[in-house]
Amino acid sequence: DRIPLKRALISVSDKTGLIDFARALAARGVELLSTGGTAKALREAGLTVRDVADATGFPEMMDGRVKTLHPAVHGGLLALRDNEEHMVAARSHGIAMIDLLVVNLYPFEETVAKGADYADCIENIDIGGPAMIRAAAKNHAFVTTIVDVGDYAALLAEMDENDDATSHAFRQHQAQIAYARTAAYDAAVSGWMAQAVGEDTPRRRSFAGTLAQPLRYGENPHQAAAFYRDGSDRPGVASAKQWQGKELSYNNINDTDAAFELVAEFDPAEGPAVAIIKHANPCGVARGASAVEAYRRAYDCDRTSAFGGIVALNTVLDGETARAITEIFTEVVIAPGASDEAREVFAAKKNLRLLTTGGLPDAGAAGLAFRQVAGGFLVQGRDNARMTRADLKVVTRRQPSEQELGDLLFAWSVAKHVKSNAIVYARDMATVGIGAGQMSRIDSTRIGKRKSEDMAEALGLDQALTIGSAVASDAFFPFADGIEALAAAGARAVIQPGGSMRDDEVIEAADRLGLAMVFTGQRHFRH
Ligand code: 93A
Repeated sequence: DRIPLKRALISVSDKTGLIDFARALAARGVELLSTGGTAKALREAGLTVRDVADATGFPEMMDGRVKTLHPAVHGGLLALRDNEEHMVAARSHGIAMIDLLVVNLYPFEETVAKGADYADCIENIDIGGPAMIRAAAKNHAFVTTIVDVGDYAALLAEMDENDDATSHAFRQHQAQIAYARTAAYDAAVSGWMAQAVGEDTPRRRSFAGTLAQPLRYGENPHQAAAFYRDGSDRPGVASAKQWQGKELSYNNINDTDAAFELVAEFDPAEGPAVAIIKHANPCGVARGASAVEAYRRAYDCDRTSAFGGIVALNTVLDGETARAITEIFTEVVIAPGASDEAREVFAAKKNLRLLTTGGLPDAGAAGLAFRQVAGGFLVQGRDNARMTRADLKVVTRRQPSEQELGDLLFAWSVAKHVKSNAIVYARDMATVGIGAGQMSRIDSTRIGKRKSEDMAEALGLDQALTIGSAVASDAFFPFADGIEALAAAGARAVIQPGGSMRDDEVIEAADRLGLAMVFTGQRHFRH
């Protein structure tokens, strides 16, 4: 099953490592055939190379749209060497066999990522390259396909081990990689077009990503993992610049994303906001007159859980905030930017990762969210709903005060990012108690209250922080007991979707206990 490599077709857009690699092939007696730009680069380096145009008898034409789409190329890639008829056909048409195909495609993904216009993106859809890759990979019984610059060394090592031939196992392995590449490439084209035609909906898209980074392990050390980019230009952990610290882990990436998506709910024009995340749930979120104040207030919601957490800011990280963050162990900090002073402060903390994104994602933007199930995966639009004062319906006798309204909307925005059942107590634009991920809503109300009491005790306060708070519930209260628990915690105002069969009882309880309550008519499950 060893096939010696006598002739190679090389057609690459990314010419990294090309010359050394081609020289190594030539030294092993491989004849080189190339398309225009690749052939030019090889010749300039003093290598002998034959033009594809010479083999096809056709010049490259139509701005290069047609250069390798010819039977002289595809016959040479697809012919079965052990099939007499195939060999007779090849001989009678003067088609020479191609044993090695080396292609990397027009940089479509990079062209989209840099914000090129429609025509430019279209021109960067490679047609001839994928056609050759798919042909060569199909014929891996005889042909070796290389689509990744990173595999040049592996091919040379394989040839050295096999007297300038390749084994079937190697060719099959590379063929699989080749199809993964063309599948991801077409998915990138389809995803880009879906956005261009306004059809980026769960029901009409193909899904694939480009491998961004293999990860050391997954959620646990015994799970293999990798990070894929989907080609969208949403500012966030996938596109962020990492200034320092070791490589992000699977859990870091997941938590950093949760942190940054949450803080993006808060318009920087209305002042700084900070979120601290643990295990994808916030353990403190606050606004403040300054970033450092917002950080300290977020930290004071749950200092115990904040240890080893992920911090996200909606504004540029300044030196003072950076110093405050370094007072405890923090895994990752993500922000739209960081001042020179902040970077200097962090430089002394080698393990702290600092990521900057250049901007904030749009919390109201459309997009897709995925969830795997056995045998398939679920796709839905991302939860991009936003609530304004005008959307709220007051259902109690007491109207919420201005201050309470502000806190209610703040708590509601946080609750959207807390695992259900979510209960968020907030006061003066800071969370003071968060109950997350419980199977019963009443448990979340109790946990939020208890955490707040623990914090008040740690801070040496004589009063629970939930006294006078505004509370958000991500879904409706099925019974009046939830409202009674909130009132017992000292809460004064409640925001919730409404819509329970027992809304009357729930509203009656709020009235009886002197609470102000508003309905949003919209829920924020997050499971
Ligand atoms: O425009 S194409 O789709 N038409 C073709 O026939 C064709 N053949 C190879 N693009 C084509 N290619 C691509 O050209 C290769 O995939 C590679 O990315 C690029 C190399 O061109 P050059 O050698 O001129 O730099």
